Amino acid sequence: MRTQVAIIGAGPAGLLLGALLHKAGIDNIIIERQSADYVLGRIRAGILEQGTVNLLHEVGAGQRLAAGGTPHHSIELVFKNQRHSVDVTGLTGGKVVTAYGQTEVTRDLMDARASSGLTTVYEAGDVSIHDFDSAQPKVRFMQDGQQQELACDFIAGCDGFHGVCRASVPKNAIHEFERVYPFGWLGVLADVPPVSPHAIVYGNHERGFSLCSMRSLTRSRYYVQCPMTDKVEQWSDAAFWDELRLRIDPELAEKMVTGPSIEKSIAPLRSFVAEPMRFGSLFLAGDAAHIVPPTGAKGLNLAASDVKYLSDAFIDFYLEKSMAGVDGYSQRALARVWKAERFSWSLTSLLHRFPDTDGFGQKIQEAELDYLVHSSAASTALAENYVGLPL
Ligand code: RFL
Ligand code: PHB
Repeated sequence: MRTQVAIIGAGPAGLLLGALLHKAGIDNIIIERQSADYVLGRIRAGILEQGTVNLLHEVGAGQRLAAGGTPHHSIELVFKNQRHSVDVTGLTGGKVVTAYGQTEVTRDLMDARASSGLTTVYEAGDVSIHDFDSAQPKVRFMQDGQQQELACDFIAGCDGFHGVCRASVPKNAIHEFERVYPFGWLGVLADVPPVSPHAIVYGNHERGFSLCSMRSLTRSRYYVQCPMTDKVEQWSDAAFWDELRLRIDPELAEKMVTGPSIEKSIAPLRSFVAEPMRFGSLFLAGDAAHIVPPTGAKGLNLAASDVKYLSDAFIDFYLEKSMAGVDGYSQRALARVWKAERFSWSLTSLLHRFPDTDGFGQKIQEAELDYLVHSSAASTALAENYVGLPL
């Protein structure tokens, strides 16, 4: 088997890269460890920046998003039991974010890929990458009990945080930066109308962080901060709703419609960056290279901006016969990554209760939040980062 770009991983990064390359006439094959249904079953992100929405339209995967995505013009911050609106659209000259589930993004990209007749190998076993310090890299994997080898010009490591690509780079060639937060997010998905259909609501409370988000006008996604030692089984639906109500303002709590959860899980929070993002013929993109805590809703959007830069680099190489894009990829991507890391870290620090957040710490957070919602300079900075820095 041979292709121009071998893509490892069929998450949003791999699928979008495949679509961008196909549009430019560049051959690619995706190798994915899991089944398509497994990939579609992972409930994750929900908020898309305009740049991500534009890329989905560019590759012809935007029809369902245009019909079913919900644009948000503001976010709301709850502290001291009061809700404050930040007019994101007004502060950014008209920009919006769009609520549309990662599962739907993945489904749309998978459907577009299938209708273009492009190859994705699902349930590939023992995936390994070879010779990426040369111009003839290879990917080996098991398919239906047979060993396969895929020869290519480049390997795109889009295989997430626990993937094989970053792990295959010699330790002395990579520098990792990491911060692990001492809490997680307990998330619930439920078929109830969102309590706030026009804005994402982020809450700072003495009992911990809370978040009210949505997937559609009939499906809500809610989160509360919890200790990482908690087990999902400990949290009944009733206990979750009671806790969430305590952490938001009374008017919202009163309005909240509750119902049985259709998914419930606990996610750890981490900041992580691996530098550089290129090793010879191997390029990392998305969660394979970096993780942000979900507080800023940046993970999926960073995966999208990485693969936009990476597709530009490969287009330069194949169509312009230039190495400039390939050589500049890591630096270009990392400049945007670190700004999103900073934003996600700062919002996480501002909104969560840490083990050492005492009365003083809580008061400082509340003072900063108060400043944020009453200073147009501060709320403009928040809004500009929330809608996504320019590509
Ligand atoms: P993914 O989605 O992890 O996909 C990687 C794919 O690679 C496959 N794979 C392998 N394939 C072959 N061989 C191997 N050895 C392999 N190892 C792994 C995996 O099976 C998988 O299919 O990474 P990608 O594409 O980089 O996408 C990143 C996003 O998924 C992630 O950043 C977001 O979900 C983060 N995130 C959010 N991002 C946003 O932009 N907005 C949000 O609102 C948002 N909310 C969230 C989030 C993440 C969360 N969790 C659970 C961590 C909310 C939560 C709770
Ligand atoms: C979500 O809808 O899952 C979501 C929204 C905003 C975030 C994180 C997750 O910051």
